[in-house]
Amino acid sequence: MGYRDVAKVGLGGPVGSGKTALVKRLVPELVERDYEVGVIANDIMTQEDADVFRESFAELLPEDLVEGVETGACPHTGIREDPSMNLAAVDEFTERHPELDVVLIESGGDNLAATFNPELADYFLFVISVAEGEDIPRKRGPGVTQADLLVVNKTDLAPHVDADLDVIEADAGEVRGDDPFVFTNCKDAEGVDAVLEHVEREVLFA
Ligand SMILES: Nc1nc2c(ncn2[C@@H]2O[C@H](COP(=O)(O)OP(=O)(O)O)[C@@H](O)[C@H]2O)c(=O)[nH]1
Ligand SMILES: [Mg+2]
Repeated sequence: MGYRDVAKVGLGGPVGSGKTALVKRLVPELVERDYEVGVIANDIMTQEDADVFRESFAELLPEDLVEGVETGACPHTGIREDPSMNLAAVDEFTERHPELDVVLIESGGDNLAATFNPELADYFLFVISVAEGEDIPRKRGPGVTQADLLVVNKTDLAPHVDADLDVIEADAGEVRGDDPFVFTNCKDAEGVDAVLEHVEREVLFA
């Protein structure tokens, strides 16, 4: 029993990169594939993202499988140094729903250095946006280099911010080595299938 039986997938990345948007795309697809899903949103002082999820998933998930964790001033603390609040939320989920398959855990959003404690996340997606600049992969933040999957989101905005996707692709390939990365456009659900494929293969063993 307990949280060790359930797959825990962390989503980190800078504020505004599209973590919430990606979770909103992933949950319906996972539910469609018959997985039982829980969602945790880490927010600095509010329940803002958790409220977004409660509303978005009102028809999809039981109310008690959406939780907000208020992290205080240092959002990375709750996902890295002291993940106890998040782990307690996962434990409550599994006590109420023993058949739970996977919990998506969105970080409060920080900087390029925020990574997940391996105790909290079995699999860690790092979400960046092309709108933050085409040189982000080149900066080699720990999230970019250490994540199990790097997600480069907002490809639709590339032409508007003079970001060259070919440059980003080459840099990401170089920085990531053999580790995977995918391009997404969460606005139009592009690339979400590729993210799901990785998650299913690596942590749901489908
Ligand atoms: N154009 C575009 N906007 C996006 C995309 N993904 C997210 N957004 C928007 O970017 C803003 C921040 O996204 P959000 O998911 O809240 O970022 P978070 O802080 O990482 O959770 C929101 O207004 C989203 O609607 C995308 O792929 N393309
Ligand atoms: Mg968010």
